[in-house]
Amino acid sequence: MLQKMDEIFDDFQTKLQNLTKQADVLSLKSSVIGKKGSLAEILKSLKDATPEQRKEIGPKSNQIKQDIEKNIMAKLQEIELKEVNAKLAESKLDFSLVDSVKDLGLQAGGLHPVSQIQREIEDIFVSMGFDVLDGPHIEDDFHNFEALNIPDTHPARDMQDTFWFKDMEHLLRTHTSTIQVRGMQSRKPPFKFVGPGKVFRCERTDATHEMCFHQLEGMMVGKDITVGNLIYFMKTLLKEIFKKDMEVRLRPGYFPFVEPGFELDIRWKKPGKGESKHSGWLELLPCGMVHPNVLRAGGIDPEEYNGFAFGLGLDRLVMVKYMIEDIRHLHSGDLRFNKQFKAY
Ligand code: FA5
Repeated sequence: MLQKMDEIFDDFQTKLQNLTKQADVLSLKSSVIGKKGSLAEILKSLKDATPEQRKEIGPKSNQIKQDIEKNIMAKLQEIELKEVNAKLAESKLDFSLVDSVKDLGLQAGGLHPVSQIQREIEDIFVSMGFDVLDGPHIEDDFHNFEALNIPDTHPARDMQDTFWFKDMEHLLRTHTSTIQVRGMQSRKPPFKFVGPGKVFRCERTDATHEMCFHQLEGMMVGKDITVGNLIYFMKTLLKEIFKKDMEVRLRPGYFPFVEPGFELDIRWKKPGKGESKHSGWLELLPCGMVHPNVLRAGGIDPEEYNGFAFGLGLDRLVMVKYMIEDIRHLHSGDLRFNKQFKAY
Protein backbone atom coordinates (compact mmCIF):
# COMPACT_ATOMS: atom_id res chain seq x y z
CA MET A 1 0.00 0.00 0.00
CA LEU A 2 2.81 2.40 0.87
CA GLN A 3 4.39 1.72 -2.49
CA LYS A 4 1.07 2.27 -4.28
CA MET A 5 0.72 5.63 -2.56
CA ASP A 6 4.18 6.67 -3.79
CA GLU A 7 3.19 5.62 -7.30
CA ILE A 8 0.00 7.70 -7.09
CA PHE A 9 2.01 10.73 -5.99
CA ASP A 10 4.63 10.30 -8.75
CA ASP A 11 1.91 9.87 -11.35
CA PHE A 12 0.14 13.01 -10.01
CA GLN A 13 3.33 15.08 -10.30
CA THR A 14 4.01 13.95 -13.87
CA LYS A 15 0.46 14.78 -14.96
CA LEU A 16 0.46 18.13 -13.11
CA GLN A 17 3.60 19.33 -14.92
CA ASN A 18 1.87 19.22 -18.29
CA LEU A 19 -1.32 21.03 -17.34
CA THR A 20 -1.94 24.60 -18.49
CA LYS A 21 -5.56 25.22 -17.45
CA GLN A 22 -6.85 25.76 -13.91
CA ALA A 23 -9.95 23.61 -14.58
CA ASP A 24 -7.74 20.66 -15.55
CA VAL A 25 -5.65 21.11 -12.40
CA LEU A 26 -8.78 21.01 -10.26
CA SER A 27 -10.11 17.90 -11.95
CA LEU A 28 -6.71 16.18 -11.49
CA LYS A 29 -6.92 17.12 -7.81
CA SER A 30 -10.34 15.51 -7.36
CA SER A 31 -9.28 12.43 -9.34
CA VAL A 32 -6.51 11.86 -6.77
CA ILE A 33 -7.63 13.25 -3.41
CA GLY A 34 -11.37 13.67 -4.06
CA LYS A 35 -13.92 11.45 -2.28
CA LYS A 36 -13.80 8.94 -5.11
CA GLY A 37 -10.15 9.63 -6.03
CA SER A 38 -7.38 7.07 -6.42
CA LEU A 39 -6.01 7.71 -2.91
CA ALA A 40 -9.40 7.11 -1.28
CA GLU A 41 -9.73 4.00 -3.43
CA ILE A 42 -6.59 2.34 -2.10
CA LEU A 43 -7.32 3.46 1.46
CA LYS A 44 -10.40 1.24 1.29
CA SER A 45 -8.12 -1.77 1.82
CA LEU A 46 -6.81 -0.19 5.05
CA LYS A 47 -9.16 -2.47 6.96
CA ASP A 48 -7.05 -5.48 5.85
CA ALA A 49 -3.77 -3.94 7.10
CA THR A 50 -2.12 -4.91 10.38
CA PRO A 51 -2.08 -2.36 13.27
CA GLU A 52 1.66 -1.70 12.58
CA GLN A 53 0.98 -1.05 8.89
CA ARG A 54 -1.90 1.30 9.76
CA LYS A 55 0.42 3.34 11.96
CA GLU A 56 2.54 4.04 8.87
CA ILE A 57 -0.22 4.32 6.29
CA GLY A 58 -2.30 6.96 8.16
CA PRO A 59 0.44 9.62 8.50
CA LYS A 60 1.76 8.82 5.02
CA SER A 61 -1.62 9.38 3.36
CA ASN A 62 -2.04 12.68 5.27
CA GLN A 63 1.41 13.78 4.15
CA ILE A 64 0.64 12.93 0.52
CA LYS A 65 -2.66 14.85 0.69
CA GLN A 66 -0.87 17.90 2.07
CA ASP A 67 1.87 17.70 -0.58
CA ILE A 68 -0.75 17.40 -3.31
CA GLU A 69 -2.67 20.42 -1.95
CA LYS A 70 0.58 22.45 -1.90
CA ASN A 71 1.48 21.46 -5.45
CA ILE A 72 -2.04 22.28 -6.64
CA MET A 73 -1.97 25.74 -5.04
CA ALA A 74 1.42 26.51 -6.57
CA LYS A 75 0.29 25.33 -10.00
CA LEU A 76 -2.94 27.36 -9.85
CA GLN A 77 -0.97 30.48 -8.95
CA GLU A 78 1.56 29.80 -11.70
CA ILE A 79 -1.23 29.50 -14.31
CA GLU A 80 -2.99 32.63 -13.03
CA LEU A 81 0.26 34.62 -13.18
CA LYS A 82 0.87 33.49 -16.75
CA GLU A 83 -2.66 34.48 -17.75
CA VAL A 84 -2.37 37.92 -16.11
CA ASN A 85 1.03 38.54 -17.71
CA ALA A 86 -0.30 37.51 -21.10
CA LYS A 87 -3.20 39.97 -20.72
CA LEU A 88 -0.83 42.74 -19.61
CA ALA A 89 1.41 42.09 -22.60
CA GLU A 90 -1.59 42.61 -24.91
CA SER A 91 -2.75 45.72 -23.03
CA LYS A 92 -1.73 49.21 -24.13
CA LEU A 93 -1.75 50.58 -20.58
CA ASP A 94 1.53 51.76 -19.05
CA PHE A 95 1.69 50.15 -15.62
CA SER A 96 5.04 51.72 -14.84
CA LEU A 97 3.35 55.11 -14.52
CA VAL A 98 2.87 55.04 -10.73
CA ASP A 99 6.59 54.54 -10.22
CA SER A 100 7.41 57.24 -12.79
CA VAL A 101 5.18 59.68 -10.91
CA LYS A 102 7.11 58.96 -7.73
CA ASP A 103 10.46 59.23 -9.57
CA LEU A 104 9.47 62.69 -10.77
CA GLY A 105 8.82 63.72 -7.19
CA LEU A 106 5.10 64.10 -7.86
CA GLN A 107 2.50 62.98 -5.37
CA ALA A 108 -0.03 60.37 -6.37
CA GLY A 109 -3.54 60.68 -4.97
CA GLY A 110 -5.53 58.15 -2.99
CA LEU A 111 -9.13 57.21 -2.48
CA HIS A 112 -11.25 59.08 0.07
CA PRO A 113 -12.06 56.84 3.08
CA VAL A 114 -15.78 56.88 2.20
CA SER A 115 -14.95 55.66 -1.33
CA GLN A 116 -12.63 53.04 0.14
CA ILE A 117 -15.30 51.67 2.47
CA GLN A 118 -17.95 51.85 -0.25
CA ARG A 119 -15.79 49.75 -2.59
CA GLU A 120 -14.94 47.34 0.22
CA ILE A 121 -18.65 46.79 0.99
CA GLU A 122 -19.56 46.50 -2.70
CA ASP A 123 -16.91 43.76 -3.06
CA ILE A 124 -18.29 41.91 -0.02
CA PHE A 125 -21.81 41.94 -1.46
CA VAL A 126 -20.69 41.07 -4.99
CA SER A 127 -18.93 38.02 -3.53
CA MET A 128 -22.30 37.03 -2.02
CA GLY A 129 -24.05 37.30 -5.40
CA PHE A 130 -25.50 40.83 -5.12
CA ASP A 131 -25.59 43.29 -8.06
CA VAL A 132 -24.47 46.89 -7.59
CA LEU A 133 -27.02 49.48 -8.81
CA ASP A 134 -26.92 53.24 -9.20
CA GLY A 135 -29.66 55.87 -9.22
CA PRO A 136 -30.04 59.61 -9.86
CA HIS A 137 -29.38 62.26 -7.20
CA ILE A 138 -32.33 64.32 -8.43
CA GLU A 139 -35.46 62.29 -7.83
CA ASP A 140 -39.19 62.74 -7.95
CA ASP A 141 -41.73 62.48 -5.18
CA PHE A 142 -42.80 59.01 -6.31
CA HIS A 143 -39.39 57.33 -6.01
CA ASN A 144 -38.31 59.08 -2.80
CA PHE A 145 -41.61 58.89 -0.88
CA GLU A 146 -44.76 57.65 -2.58
CA ALA A 147 -43.48 54.24 -3.73
CA LEU A 148 -41.88 53.73 -0.32
CA ASN A 149 -45.26 53.82 1.42
CA ILE A 150 -44.89 57.48 2.44
CA PRO A 151 -47.91 59.22 0.89
CA ASP A 152 -48.28 63.00 0.68
CA THR A 153 -49.84 63.57 4.09
CA HIS A 154 -47.77 60.96 5.95
CA PRO A 155 -46.01 62.40 9.03
CA ALA A 156 -42.93 60.27 8.19
CA ARG A 157 -42.09 62.84 5.48
CA ASP A 158 -40.91 65.05 8.33
CA MET A 159 -38.37 62.39 9.41
CA GLN A 160 -36.10 63.48 6.55
CA ASP A 161 -35.83 67.23 5.87
CA THR A 162 -35.91 67.60 2.15
CA PHE A 163 -34.26 69.91 -0.39
CA TRP A 164 -37.17 70.47 -2.80
CA PHE A 165 -36.92 72.02 -6.25
CA LYS A 166 -39.23 74.96 -7.00
CA ASP A 167 -41.78 72.70 -8.74
CA MET A 168 -42.24 70.86 -5.39
CA GLU A 169 -42.29 67.64 -7.41
CA HIS A 170 -38.53 67.05 -7.72
CA LEU A 171 -36.01 66.85 -4.89
CA LEU A 172 -32.47 65.84 -3.96
CA ARG A 173 -32.90 62.25 -2.80
CA THR A 174 -32.98 62.01 0.99
CA HIS A 175 -31.98 58.34 1.08
CA THR A 176 -30.74 55.56 -1.19
CA SER A 177 -34.04 53.71 -0.70
CA THR A 178 -34.98 55.30 -4.05
CA ILE A 179 -32.66 52.70 -5.60
CA GLN A 180 -34.90 49.97 -4.14
CA VAL A 181 -37.79 51.28 -6.20
CA ARG A 182 -35.78 51.51 -9.42
CA GLY A 183 -34.22 48.09 -8.76
CA MET A 184 -37.62 46.42 -8.29
CA GLN A 185 -39.00 48.06 -11.40
CA SER A 186 -36.09 46.93 -13.56
CA ARG A 187 -35.84 43.23 -12.61
CA LYS A 188 -37.86 40.14 -11.84
CA PRO A 189 -37.54 38.26 -8.53
CA PRO A 190 -35.59 36.56 -7.17
CA PHE A 191 -32.89 39.25 -7.01
CA LYS A 192 -30.52 40.90 -4.60
CA PHE A 193 -28.64 44.16 -5.03
CA VAL A 194 -26.94 47.00 -3.19
CA GLY A 195 -27.11 50.65 -4.19
CA PRO A 196 -24.54 53.08 -2.77
CA GLY A 197 -24.50 56.85 -3.22
CA LYS A 198 -24.78 60.42 -1.99
CA VAL A 199 -27.92 61.58 -0.22
CA PHE A 200 -28.98 65.08 0.86
CA ARG A 201 -30.91 66.40 3.83
CA CYS A 202 -31.74 69.98 4.76
CA GLU A 203 -30.37 69.52 8.28
CA ARG A 204 -28.30 71.54 10.68
CA THR A 205 -24.82 70.00 10.75
CA ASP A 206 -23.11 68.79 13.90
CA ALA A 207 -20.53 66.16 14.89
CA THR A 208 -22.66 63.29 13.58
CA HIS A 209 -24.88 65.00 10.97
CA GLU A 210 -23.97 66.28 7.51
CA MET A 211 -26.25 67.80 4.85
CA CYS A 212 -24.67 65.65 2.18
CA PHE A 213 -23.61 62.16 3.21
CA HIS A 214 -23.44 58.62 1.85
CA GLN A 215 -25.61 55.56 2.28
CA LEU A 216 -25.56 52.06 0.94
CA GLU A 217 -28.92 50.47 0.37
CA GLY A 218 -29.43 46.73 0.15
CA MET A 219 -32.40 44.67 -0.94
CA MET A 220 -33.10 40.96 -1.37
CA VAL A 221 -36.42 39.72 -2.79
CA GLY A 222 -37.43 36.11 -3.34
CA LYS A 223 -39.68 33.40 -1.94
CA ASP A 224 -39.81 32.76 1.81
CA ILE A 225 -37.10 35.25 2.78
CA THR A 226 -36.89 35.54 6.57
CA VAL A 227 -35.45 37.81 9.26
CA GLY A 228 -32.87 35.00 9.65
CA ASN A 229 -31.61 35.73 6.11
CA LEU A 230 -31.39 39.43 6.94
CA ILE A 231 -29.37 38.78 10.11
CA TYR A 232 -27.05 36.36 8.28
CA PHE A 233 -26.13 38.90 5.59
CA MET A 234 -25.73 41.74 8.08
CA LYS A 235 -23.49 39.65 10.37
CA THR A 236 -21.37 38.56 7.39
CA LEU A 237 -21.01 42.18 6.30
CA LEU A 238 -19.94 43.33 9.77
CA LYS A 239 -17.54 40.41 10.17
CA GLU A 240 -15.81 41.32 6.90
CA ILE A 241 -15.58 45.01 7.77
CA PHE A 242 -14.41 44.63 11.36
CA LYS A 243 -12.46 41.38 10.67
CA LYS A 244 -14.12 39.52 13.55
CA ASP A 245 -17.51 38.12 14.59
CA MET A 246 -19.63 41.01 15.85
CA GLU A 247 -22.29 40.61 18.51
CA VAL A 248 -25.50 42.16 17.18
CA ARG A 249 -28.96 42.86 18.49
CA LEU A 250 -32.19 43.84 16.76
CA ARG A 251 -34.49 46.48 18.22
CA PRO A 252 -37.83 47.53 16.80
CA GLY A 253 -37.42 50.56 14.54
CA TYR A 254 -40.01 52.47 12.55
CA PHE A 255 -39.65 53.06 8.80
CA PRO A 256 -42.84 53.15 6.70
CA PHE A 257 -41.25 51.00 3.97
CA VAL A 258 -40.49 47.99 6.18
CA GLU A 259 -42.67 45.86 8.43
CA PRO A 260 -41.38 44.74 10.85
CA GLY A 261 -38.64 47.38 10.94
CA PHE A 262 -35.48 47.12 13.04
CA GLU A 263 -32.46 49.02 14.21
CA LEU A 264 -29.48 46.66 14.19
CA ASP A 265 -26.92 47.56 16.86
CA ILE A 266 -23.43 46.19 17.31
CA ARG A 267 -21.62 45.62 20.58
CA TRP A 268 -18.83 48.15 20.36
CA LYS A 269 -15.87 49.03 22.52
CA LYS A 270 -13.44 51.80 21.71
CA PRO A 271 -9.90 50.37 21.80
CA GLY A 272 -7.82 51.37 24.79
CA LYS A 273 -10.75 52.44 26.95
CA GLY A 274 -12.22 50.45 29.83
CA GLU A 275 -15.84 49.29 30.05
CA SER A 276 -18.04 52.27 31.14
CA LYS A 277 -19.40 54.78 28.66
CA HIS A 278 -16.90 53.81 25.97
CA SER A 279 -18.47 50.44 25.41
CA GLY A 280 -21.99 49.33 24.74
CA TRP A 281 -24.43 49.07 21.85
CA LEU A 282 -23.98 51.22 18.77
CA GLU A 283 -26.87 51.99 16.42
CA LEU A 284 -25.58 51.22 12.95
CA LEU A 285 -27.99 49.68 10.52
CA PRO A 286 -31.69 50.35 10.02
CA CYS A 287 -33.36 47.45 8.24
CA GLY A 288 -36.48 45.29 8.01
CA MET A 289 -38.79 43.13 5.93
CA VAL A 290 -40.02 45.01 2.86
CA HIS A 291 -43.57 46.33 3.30
CA PRO A 292 -46.11 44.70 0.91
CA ASN A 293 -47.13 48.18 -0.38
CA VAL A 294 -43.52 48.81 -1.43
CA LEU A 295 -43.33 45.51 -3.31
CA ARG A 296 -46.62 46.38 -5.05
CA ALA A 297 -45.33 49.83 -6.05
CA GLY A 298 -42.28 48.09 -7.54
CA GLY A 299 -44.47 45.76 -9.62
CA ILE A 300 -43.97 42.68 -7.41
CA ASP A 301 -46.78 40.52 -6.05
CA PRO A 302 -46.43 40.45 -2.22
CA GLU A 303 -48.54 37.28 -2.08
CA GLU A 304 -45.82 35.45 -3.98
CA TYR A 305 -42.61 37.22 -2.92
CA ASN A 306 -41.16 38.95 0.11
CA GLY A 307 -37.77 40.31 1.07
CA PHE A 308 -35.58 42.41 3.32
CA ALA A 309 -33.95 45.83 2.92
CA PHE A 310 -31.37 47.85 4.84
CA GLY A 311 -29.73 51.27 4.63
CA LEU A 312 -26.23 51.75 5.97
CA GLY A 313 -24.73 55.19 6.71
CA LEU A 314 -21.26 55.02 5.16
CA ASP A 315 -19.85 58.21 6.71
CA ARG A 316 -20.83 57.02 10.18
CA LEU A 317 -19.28 53.62 9.46
CA VAL A 318 -15.99 55.34 8.50
CA MET A 319 -16.19 57.29 11.78
CA VAL A 320 -16.57 54.05 13.75
CA LYS A 321 -13.87 52.21 11.82
CA TYR A 322 -11.24 54.97 12.12
CA MET A 323 -12.48 56.51 15.40
CA ILE A 324 -13.17 59.94 13.90
CA GLU A 325 -14.95 62.16 16.39
CA ASP A 326 -16.54 64.65 13.96
CA ILE A 327 -18.22 63.78 10.65
CA ARG A 328 -17.43 67.25 9.28
CA HIS A 329 -13.74 66.33 8.94
CA LEU A 330 -14.69 63.88 6.21
CA HIS A 331 -15.73 66.43 3.62
CA SER A 332 -13.78 69.43 4.88
CA GLY A 333 -11.31 69.16 1.99
CA ASP A 334 -8.46 69.46 4.52
CA LEU A 335 -5.51 67.64 2.95
CA ARG A 336 -3.90 66.97 6.34
CA PHE A 337 -6.95 64.85 7.13
CA ASN A 338 -7.30 63.21 3.73
CA LYS A 339 -3.61 62.25 3.50
CA GLN A 340 -3.99 59.90 6.47
CA PHE A 341 -6.14 57.61 4.33
CA LYS A 342 -4.04 57.51 1.17
CA ALA A 343 -4.40 54.13 -0.42
CA TYR A 344 -0.67 54.14 -1.33
C1 FA5 B 1 -32.97 55.80 6.15
O1 FA5 B 1 -32.50 56.67 5.43
C2 FA5 B 1 -33.66 54.60 5.59
N1 FA5 B 1 -33.89 54.81 4.18
C3 FA5 B 1 -32.79 53.35 5.84
C4 FA5 B 1 -33.51 52.06 5.64
C5 FA5 B 1 -33.39 51.38 4.44
C6 FA5 B 1 -34.29 51.53 6.67
C7 FA5 B 1 -34.06 50.18 4.25
C8 FA5 B 1 -34.94 50.33 6.48
C9 FA5 B 1 -34.82 49.65 5.28
P1 FA5 B 1 -32.09 56.84 8.38
O2 FA5 B 1 -32.72 58.16 8.19
O3 FA5 B 1 -32.03 56.33 9.76
O4 FA5 B 1 -32.81 55.68 7.51
O5 FA5 B 1 -30.61 56.88 7.79
C10 FA5 B 1 -29.85 55.69 7.64
C11 FA5 B 1 -28.43 55.93 8.13
O6 FA5 B 1 -27.87 57.07 7.47
C12 FA5 B 1 -28.32 56.25 9.62
O7 FA5 B 1 -28.26 55.06 10.39
C13 FA5 B 1 -27.01 57.02 9.68
O8 FA5 B 1 -25.92 56.12 9.69
C14 FA5 B 1 -27.00 57.74 8.35
N2 FA5 B 1 -27.44 59.15 8.52
C15 FA5 B 1 -28.71 59.60 8.68
N3 FA5 B 1 -28.71 60.96 8.75
C16 FA5 B 1 -27.43 61.36 8.62
C17 FA5 B 1 -26.77 62.63 8.59
N4 FA5 B 1 -27.43 63.78 8.66
N5 FA5 B 1 -25.41 62.66 8.46
C18 FA5 B 1 -24.72 61.50 8.34
N6 FA5 B 1 -25.27 60.27 8.34
C19 FA5 B 1 -26.61 60.20 8.49
